[in-house]
Amino acid sequence: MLEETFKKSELLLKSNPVYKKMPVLIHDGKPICESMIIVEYIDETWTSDGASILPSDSYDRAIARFWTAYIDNKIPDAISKLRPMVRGSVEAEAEAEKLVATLQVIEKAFEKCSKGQSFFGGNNIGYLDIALGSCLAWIKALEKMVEIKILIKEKIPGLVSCRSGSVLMML
Ligand SMILES: N[C@@H](CCC(=O)N[C@@H](CS)C(=O)NCC(=O)O)C(=O)O
Repeated sequence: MLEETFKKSELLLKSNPVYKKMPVLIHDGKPICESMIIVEYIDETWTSDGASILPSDSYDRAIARFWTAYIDNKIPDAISKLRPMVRGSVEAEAEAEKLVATLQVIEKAFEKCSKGQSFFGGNNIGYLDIALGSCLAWIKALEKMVEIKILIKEKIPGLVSCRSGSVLMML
């Protein structure tokens, strides 16, 4: 069902009474909230061959969840802060710098987790690619809105060239 951000339906309020936010997946009449929890639920529920988008190793899985929580905590807030700022203003430039610094932290994690391959998940899109890729699409839009370049190849070469962003932006 299509929801309007600031005119929330009764169904949304009833389905996510805690945060009152989208998205909510309703499966068999039961609501599941929070994007990355929904992604994990889909991965666990509709598995045909037992393959998962999460790493098979429990340590790697914990690391993927750690970085996903980091992305979730940092990026949406940074985007919300920057979005209403005056295009190209000093304040916006300073906020954009902070976002680049956050992305540089993620860049280091990418270098480790991807083990030299195109995705965080190695050769295939994984859980972390979905978390990051969906944010990269928002950041691309943000760059246009505030007229400040954020995804700078010299500063975050791995993230700029990683395939999670480009693949997810095509979806
Ligand atoms: N951590 C949540 C964030 C959800 C979120 O911020 N949703 C936005 C739409 S993308 C929303 O519902 N905004 C309305 C509001 O903040 O009241 C998730 O990943 O699902």
